[in-house]
Amino acid sequence: MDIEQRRILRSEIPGPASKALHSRRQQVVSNGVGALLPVYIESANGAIMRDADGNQFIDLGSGIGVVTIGHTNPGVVSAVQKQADHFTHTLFTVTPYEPYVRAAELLTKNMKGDFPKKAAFFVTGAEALENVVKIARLATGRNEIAVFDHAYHGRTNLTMAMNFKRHPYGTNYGPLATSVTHAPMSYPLRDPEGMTGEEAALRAINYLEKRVGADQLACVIIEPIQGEGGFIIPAEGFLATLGRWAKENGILMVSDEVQSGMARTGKWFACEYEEGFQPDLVTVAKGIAGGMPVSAVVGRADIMDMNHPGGLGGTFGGSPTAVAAAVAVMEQFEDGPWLNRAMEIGEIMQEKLDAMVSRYPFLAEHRGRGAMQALEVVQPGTLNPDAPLTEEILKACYQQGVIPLSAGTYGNVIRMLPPLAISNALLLEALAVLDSVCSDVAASKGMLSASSVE
Ligand code: PLZ
Repeated sequence: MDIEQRRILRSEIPGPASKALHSRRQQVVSNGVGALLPVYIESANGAIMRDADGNQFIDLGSGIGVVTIGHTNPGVVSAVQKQADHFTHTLFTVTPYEPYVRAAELLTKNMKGDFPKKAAFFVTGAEALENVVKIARLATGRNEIAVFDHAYHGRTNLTMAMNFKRHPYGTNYGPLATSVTHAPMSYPLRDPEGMTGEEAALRAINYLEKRVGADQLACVIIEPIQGEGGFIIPAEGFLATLGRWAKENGILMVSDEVQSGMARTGKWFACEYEEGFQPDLVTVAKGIAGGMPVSAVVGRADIMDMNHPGGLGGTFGGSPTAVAAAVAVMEQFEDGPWLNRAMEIGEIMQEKLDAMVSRYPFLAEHRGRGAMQALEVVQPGTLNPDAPLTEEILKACYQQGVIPLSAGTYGNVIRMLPPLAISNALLLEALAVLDSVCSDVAASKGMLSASSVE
């Protein structure tokens, strides 16, 4: 589907057609399913989504990092169409098919690490996390797992317990799974000034050794850049120090790359940024298949093969159309410009966000890698999170046809994960809208200093 790569505002947001659809939805869809921006999308291409009223939005979220190479990428669309034409389901564990194998070849080949690797496919990110815990427990014969403050890992029973935010994910949905411990994360903006990555890692290690015991832990699971937590990047040395300690203690190191992986940061996996860090196992989902639902665990073959036949599976795990899409995406990562493009997008964004941080006193910092960038919103002169202001900024952007997302434990992070198919012109336009919204907000609250008005 070709859509002119242009922002168009034809109605109020949401417009009458979206409002009518939303009232139908409210009759039949559970209130538990959120609705951040109830504009109903009819078609999408590249970095543009068109709604039922003909409005065209610049997408700075990619459906939370899913359509990384753009909406309706032609290679993905045709791979899915071709596969659907051949067959849509057999069940890989009954009568297998080639695209599953090809997807595993591409994934294992592109995970860093000087050892043989194997993969297994599932459907959702949470399911990949569930399975990586099964695998780690079986491989080590231990029960306990460590995760981090501000982490997010999913909405199943086990992953609800792995999320840092009990609310809203786990509220009244208990009893939640046990044997899950949150360790202090390295959060450079909020850690004591000057704290190094090694020091932050020792803080986490000390905590885990006292609270759980290293010999009890099956695995340590960490997002190398925390997604829902607000794109928190641990200080350099944090991951490597943790990884060394895990290795010395027979604990498996898992990098949850569901949000940060698959070219989003300019590398296949964000953990590659940390020198000397080598996860044993990696979880991926979201961006691996351009919007088709598939996830995976990939990692050390010796560990993956400890599982008994029949121990891993699921009806729709590595479904034919989904793995066909994953192959189309990963072949484009290998042959196409996407990893470089993520870096270029990162450079453009960082320059603009840098200027905004110096201009608006409520922006504490911008952070991110490649096409995964965020701003943290605070009360000026403090580190107190300002969630209402964050929401105000996001809502104003939506009214102007630009869709960044919120994030952060305190709801005070503006996160951006644009499709890598976005043009420079559209990206700059979207950032200009965000800038002008911040400027309006600052002016209306009397927060612009004389120097920032110039
Ligand atoms: N691990 C690092 O970011 C999903 C959640 C959206 P699923 N994050 C988006 C929502 O509100 O439900 C995520 C993640 C990391 C695991 C997951 C879980 O992936 O595909 O949503 O199950």
